Amino acid sequence: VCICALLERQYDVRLAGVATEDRPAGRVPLSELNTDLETLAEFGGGVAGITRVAWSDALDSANRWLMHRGRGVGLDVSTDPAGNVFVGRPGSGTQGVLLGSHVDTVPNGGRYDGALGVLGALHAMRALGDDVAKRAGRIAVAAFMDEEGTRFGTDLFGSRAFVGDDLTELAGRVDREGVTLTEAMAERGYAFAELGGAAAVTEYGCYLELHIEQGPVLEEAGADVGIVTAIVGLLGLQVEMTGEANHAGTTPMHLRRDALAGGARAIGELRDLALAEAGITANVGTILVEPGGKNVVPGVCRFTVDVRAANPEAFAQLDHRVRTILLRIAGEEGLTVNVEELYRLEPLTFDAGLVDVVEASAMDETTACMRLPSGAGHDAMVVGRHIPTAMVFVPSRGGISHSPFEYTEPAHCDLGARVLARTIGRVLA
Ligand code: HGY
Ligand code: MN
Ligand code: MN
Repeated sequence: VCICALLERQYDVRLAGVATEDRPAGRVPLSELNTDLETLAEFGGGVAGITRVAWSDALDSANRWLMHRGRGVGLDVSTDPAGNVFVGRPGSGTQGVLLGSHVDTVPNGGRYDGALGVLGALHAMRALGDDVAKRAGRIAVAAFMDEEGTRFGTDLFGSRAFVGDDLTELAGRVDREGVTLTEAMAERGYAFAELGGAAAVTEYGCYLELHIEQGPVLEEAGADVGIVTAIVGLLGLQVEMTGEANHAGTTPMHLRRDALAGGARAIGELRDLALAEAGITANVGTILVEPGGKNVVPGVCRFTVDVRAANPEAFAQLDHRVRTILLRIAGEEGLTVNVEELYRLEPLTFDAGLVDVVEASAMDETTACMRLPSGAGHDAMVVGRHIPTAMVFVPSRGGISHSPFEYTEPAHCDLGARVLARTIGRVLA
């Protein structure tokens, strides 16, 4: 039984229905997109959602299926030393068109985040007329490795390797089981030392990414398509607070050095910081306590902090502001604190000319479109520092994402892919 059927039964929701009669007739034949989204969702699918983290069996199987699918529609497929998958038409020169997104997911994620961008681009490519396709020279859709960074805190890993960033310092990152990134890559036949060979952004003249909005703005505005203008900056930190494990009953309250009490205060204060200022978000999404006994005062508390801001000045101050809070709380609780940066991606404003082209292409399909910034990180924010880049958003029901309840109407998935196809056509005109 497929995951969607199970979830539908369990939660009484419609996660994947494709009402064929809703499909616009006589348009470019994109309806296979929704069938493909359902198929991809089966890799790593379980009752609680879809889990395809970096370098896992589930992601590997999904990538293999994607390559099989690409070959099946007559496209070339390849991988690079970072585990990125490319499906497209080879060509020479430096002005190729790159489309893409990712097929890795967060733990218990949904079926559209990343997947729509990859499969939508695949079908948009197929929908291009032969004359347009020929003009493209090189054209490819990239499924970038480890966009989510779930396992090693290595967010946007594949796209960073693709643009030639030096990732050397990530080699020794460990997952929860103590496996290093280098080991995890080796298990899949990849050598960390060869990552430099993935740098290939100079072969392309522009990058376009289709994605679900992952927020409520389009739905609330009644818009069918979003034209993305900018992406927030993201800062990820790994924090370790250390106190002293001791007996929960015999240690007087005022003598405890409770690491989790420090962590709990930090969670609250970071939340208050973000609540007090529009344009800032703060999230503590993972937490581990040692030694982890109900009658033991926590000696160590490890947690991640993800803070974001769209405004470059606000973003520049975030690191200092977060560390100040952590240090003060640690001092007050008698703890030591160690902070390690996991990722830092500056806010990015997209290429104005390409954003105009996306808007004109969207307007060809619907007047119900609007410009908006993205609060989520995307591979586009990495690639967009090197070549003109823009993004197309389609609505997320209820603004839900990073959840098995993520849902985007089949008609909206198709619409997004059509806007992508039209944009490619205009870029190449
Ligand atoms: O975290 C993000 O914004 C993205 O979904 N990886
Ligand atoms: Mn995501
Ligand atoms: Mn995504």
